[in-house]
Formats: sequence, C-alpha cells, structure tokens
Amino acid sequence: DGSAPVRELDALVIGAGVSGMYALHRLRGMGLSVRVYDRAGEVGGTWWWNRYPGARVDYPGGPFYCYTFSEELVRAWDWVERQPDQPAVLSYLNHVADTFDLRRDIQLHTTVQSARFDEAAQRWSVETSDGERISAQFLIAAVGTLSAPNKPDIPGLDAFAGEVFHTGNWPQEEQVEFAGKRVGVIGTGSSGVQVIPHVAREADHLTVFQRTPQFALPARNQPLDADLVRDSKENWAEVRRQIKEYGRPLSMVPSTRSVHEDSEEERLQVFEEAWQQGGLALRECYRDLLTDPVANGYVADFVRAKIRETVTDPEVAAKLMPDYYFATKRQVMDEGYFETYNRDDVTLVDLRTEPIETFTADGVRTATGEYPLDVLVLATGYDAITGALRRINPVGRDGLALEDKWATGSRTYLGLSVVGFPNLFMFHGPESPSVMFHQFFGTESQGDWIATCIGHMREHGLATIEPVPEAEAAWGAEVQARANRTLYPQTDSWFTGANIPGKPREFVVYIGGPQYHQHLHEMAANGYDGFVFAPARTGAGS
Ligand code: NA7
Repeated sequence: DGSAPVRELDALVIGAGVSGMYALHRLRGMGLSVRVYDRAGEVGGTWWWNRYPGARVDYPGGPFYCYTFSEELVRAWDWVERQPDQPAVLSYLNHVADTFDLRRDIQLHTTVQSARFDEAAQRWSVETSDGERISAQFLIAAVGTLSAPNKPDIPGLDAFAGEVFHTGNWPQEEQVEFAGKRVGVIGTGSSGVQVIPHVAREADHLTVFQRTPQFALPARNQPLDADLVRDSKENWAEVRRQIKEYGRPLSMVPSTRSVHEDSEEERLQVFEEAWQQGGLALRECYRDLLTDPVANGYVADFVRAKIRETVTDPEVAAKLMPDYYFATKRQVMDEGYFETYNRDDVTLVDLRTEPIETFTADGVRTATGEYPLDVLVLATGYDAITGALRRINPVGRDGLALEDKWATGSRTYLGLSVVGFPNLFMFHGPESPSVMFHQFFGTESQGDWIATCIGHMREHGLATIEPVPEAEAAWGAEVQARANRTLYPQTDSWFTGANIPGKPREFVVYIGGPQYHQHLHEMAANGYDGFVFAPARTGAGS
C-alpha cells in the first residue's frame, strides 16, 4: 500500500544466537547487505533466555564449546570450567559480537511476524513486530533448535494464582526468590535436572512432578586443566581438524570396543571407571551401547543400580527408575540430582501413577493428593527442531505454508533447504545433525556452505535456488535409515517430536555426524546436485 518504506536487503537473518551471528559475520564479509532480527533483548539466543539457576552447557566440551573458525578468537578467550555455566557462555557470545562489530546490524526486541516468498520479485517479503517491511533475496532461519518453549496443556494451569516460570523464558532483571516458598517443578529433562538441586537448597519445600525418569549421569564438572587449555590454543588448527573429522577432539572420541568382547567383571569395571570419570564417558565406553539392545540393557542396569544406591528411600528410588533404552533421550548430566531426593523437604510425584487432575488457585490436585504451591517452574522443554520456524510459518511458492508442508513430516534437503521455499536456508534444521554434532562447528560448516552457494549464484547471475522433490525424498530416507540402525527412534523424546501432542512422530536428526559436513561440501563442489537454480526474471524487482 506504499504506507511504510520497504527496506531492501540481500539477506535477512532471523535470530542473533550462535548461528545468526556467524551468518551475519560471514555474509557481511562477502559484501552482502545483511540484517539480523531477534525478539530477545540481547544477543546470545538460548544462552540469553535460559538463565535459570544451574543452567550450564550439558556437554563436557570444556575449551571446545566455542566458534572454531578464528584462532585469534580462540586465543583471546579463557574458558574456566569443563562445563561452562550460562553467564560464562553469554559473556563469550557478547565478546564475539563486540570483536566482530556485529551489533550495528542486529535489531533486538523485534519479532519476525511473517515471511512470504514473492514469486514475481523472486524475493522474500518480511514483516516485523515493529511494522517494518523488508524485501530480502535470502531468508536465513537461525531460529534455534530448542527455542520455542512448550507450555503444557494441563487443566486449570491459568487459574493458578502463584508465580509461573518456564526455564527457557526466565526473568531477565528480577531475581526469582524461592526462599520460604513452596515450589513445584514439572519436568525432569536437562533443564529440570539442572534446576531441581538449586531450588531444593533454597525453597521451603520442593515438589517435583515427574513424567519420565532420567538416566542422568554425574557431570563431575571441574576447573579446566591449564595444560589442556594451553595445548589446545597452541594447536588449534589440529583441534579444528579433529572436530571436523570426528565431531570432537580426538581425546573425546568414543571407544571402538564391543561390550561383548569383555566378561561381566571387565564390563562392570569399565562402567564403574566411566561413571567415576563422569560426563559422557559411560555412554561412550563401548561402541554398541546405542545400537544393540543387549549391550544397552547392561549399561541401563548399571545406572539403575547406581540410582538405587544413591536414593535412600526404596519407594522413591523405584519412582526414579527409567524403563527405556539408556541414552536414547538427549543425555542428561547432573550435579547432585538423585541425592536431592534424600532431603526431607523434597517430594517426588510420579505422574505415571498419579497424574495431575487439575491446577487450582493454590496448587496442584492429583488423583490421590493436594500439593499447595507458591511458585511453579515449568521445565517442560520445547517444540524442538522445527517449532521455532513453524511458529513464524513462512509461506513459499504457490501459497504453501511451512506449517502445511511439514504437517505430516518435516522433509528437507540436507537439513537446510525445503522444496517450495526458494532462497530459504536453515541452520540446524530437521534432518541435519543439529545437536548431535559440535554445534559451533556445525554452524560454521552450514554457514560456509550458504555463503559459498550465494557466491556461486552471484557469479552466475542466478536469482533463486530450491531443492528438487526427488533429492528431498532421498535425503529423508537416508536420515531415517541411519536412525533406524540405532535404538534412538524407539524412545519417546524431543528428537522424535513425541513430547509435543499432535506433532508427527519421526526421528529428524541426522546421526552420521561428520559425514554430513563432508557431504555438504562435496555436493557443492559437484555443481549443487539436487538443487535447481533460476536466473533473474526480466523485470523482476530488486
Ligand atoms: P526436555 O528434555 O524436553 O524435558 C522436558 C521435561 O518435561 C521432560 O521430563 C518431559 O517429560 C516433561 N514434560 C513435558 N510436558 C509435560 C507435561 N505435559 N506433563 C508433565 N511433564 C511434562 O526439555 P529440557 O528443557 O529439559 O531440555 C531441552 C534440551 O536443552 C536438552 O535436551 C539439552 O539439549 C538442553 P517426558 O520425558 O516428555 O515424558
């Protein structure tokens, strides 16, 4: 209608987290006009939103949980702990934004409200919550894998008169006080397991509402070894090469030994050593724990025995027994989680035997009990992997909405593009390795691929790129085939969409790890197999 001027961009990036910042840095460096939009009040994505007490990297990544592309950046930052906490990661990401002067092209407090591909112009038309209209050749979704909070649909929740907080939308300014209060926590995933011991220490009383018990492993977080930090900085090119080839530094690569090569006695000793070592050691001490049900049963029994040893009340311990395949949900790491249930001021409610009937103004009523609460913490997770982009719901060619395209399955080509959505690129989309690979390296690899592809298009005067249906179907089949060789798809988890009512149940993470990144760059070198390009239409606006 011509009321507001339209801002013209080469690339619009949604999200100022790890991926969005890299996209800005990389594409701006090629001379493109790029702008990043984020609804948050600062850069940092997930590390800005998740400031609940206990939030930290749930991977013993130590000095390797960072961007890998710049040796200078690596040398300029000192990590302190094996599992950095949320304030440390957020400071790091702010440091990155300053180092590369990113903020001047990042617009905060701004939600992308709609995005529609304009076929005549061969460009994306975008509207923000400020009413700004933008026309961009490329739309880059760096919206996060775990960024669309899942608020459970429990009767009466809105009638609850106390305070309610979701771990992924924690108050930014105000300090949440638990002292002297009766607190309830719903959810025992990574976030719940991290926050629960903290709340227990502060609150008058804590009630945990557990739907599915966890095979949590002791994190045994510790200060980083100074020699390791120095060596990795001095040999960063080699560290980076190892991450590319194995998905992690060589010192952290899983064992190639089968559990069946060892006697029961040897096996238990291996498990015990891995348990003492902490972190992911137990998941990685044999190669077949995630593919062989018998092997998985051994380690699952081992962890269940540890839980029984730790929790003094056998009835409480029984409620904490996981009864699915070990490590087939995203692995949870804890610091004193099971010990928390030995406290007199902590109650565990097993929702499998005692479901919530309703919330009331004063608390929760289950089939057999009343639990008065002042504060409720929802550690109920996310509409993962696809949720954030589905909520924006871009509309592609022929009026096809992403919500409809993905209604029966989240099909993509290479986890970064979608048939019907020209010039849309996703970071860590469905059918990419996303959380199953070094996140920063994964971002850089995808970001470099996108940059190279855009460079190729500019060089050849091409206006649009889109995958072909055959390539998309074949990619989906490959992702499924790989997953089906493991035990992962057999467990309900956010990897499968099973945590969100009505979401298609499918395992949408590519688990081949490093092969994904090799494949990406090879297919680019081979002329972008599986994609079609179109030249600029005469008369198309730009
Ligand atoms: P998760 O891992 O999805 O955990 C959410 C938890 O909340 C999990 O225990 C769920 O049980 C539980 N949940 C979800 N909905 C409900 C309802 N309606 N009633 C009761 N309990 C419910 O999310 P997190 O935030 O902990 O972790 C996300 C990722 O962040 C994590 O994997 C790391 O990568 C970092 P369920 O298991 O679905 O039965």
